[in-house]
Amino acid sequence: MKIAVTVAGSEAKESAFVVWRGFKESIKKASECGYDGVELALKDASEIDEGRLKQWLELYGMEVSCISTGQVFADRGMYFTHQDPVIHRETVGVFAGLIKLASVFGGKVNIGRARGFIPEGSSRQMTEKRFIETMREICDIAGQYNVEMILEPVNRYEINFINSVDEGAAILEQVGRTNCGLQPDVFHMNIEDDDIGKSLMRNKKWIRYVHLADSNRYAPGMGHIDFQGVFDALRMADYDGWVSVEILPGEDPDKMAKTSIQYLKPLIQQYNKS
Ligand code: LER
Ligand code: MN
Repeated sequence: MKIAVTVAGSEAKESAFVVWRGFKESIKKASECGYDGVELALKDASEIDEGRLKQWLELYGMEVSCISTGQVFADRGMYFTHQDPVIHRETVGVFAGLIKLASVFGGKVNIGRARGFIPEGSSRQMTEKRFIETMREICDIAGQYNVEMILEPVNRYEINFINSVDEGAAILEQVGRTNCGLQPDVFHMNIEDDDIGKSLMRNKKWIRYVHLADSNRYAPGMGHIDFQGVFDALRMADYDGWVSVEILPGEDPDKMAKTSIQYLKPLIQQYNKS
């Protein structure tokens, strides 16, 4: 198991949910703290200069864990179930760009709120249909680049569609593609799932990546999520991928990032020995 921290470009809005902004500086700081990698929160592939990113990763001995896409939704208003055909096509294009980038960096692209939502007056069935069709198209593009699409269940206060890990698994069964999976976020699971550990174990075949934050969305250890229980469940689910710290930066992002890794490192070391 390896540990990453979420970072974005210097211009990213608050809705980006990252600890640090500015790629080079974030990679340097993450490396100094002891993280193995960075999760890049992007709104477009053009934010990244591939040559320079490679240089910075090499310089600081870091990897990219995945590319996340919350800003495609929050900043650009683009999502899979968009009813405007032009914006829908543009959304597929933005994801195709991020998929190409992920084929060089990380191999995984997240689908958070960019999955879309059930508009007022519309039916769940219609939204599901649009989502499944778009997901199939995007997974097929990702397949050409050997990239996996990872769907993140997000709590009901942020979106009204695909909230729990069970719901995520059920819809991926319908999508019927092999290069997709789930990205459980324990902050959302604490709100939506019956029991974080049991849900992770029950849905183990889908888990490809995990977001970590405590119940108040601050550093693990600052709230009431039982992280030992989370790691025990991941072990029982035979999970051996990335965990990524996606927390609110608070007043002092450096301190928040350090507090997170100081709390999680012993759990990860113990995990990697077991
Ligand atoms: C993103 O990873 C997330 O957890 C959401 O709350 C926002 O997109
Ligand atoms: Mn998340």
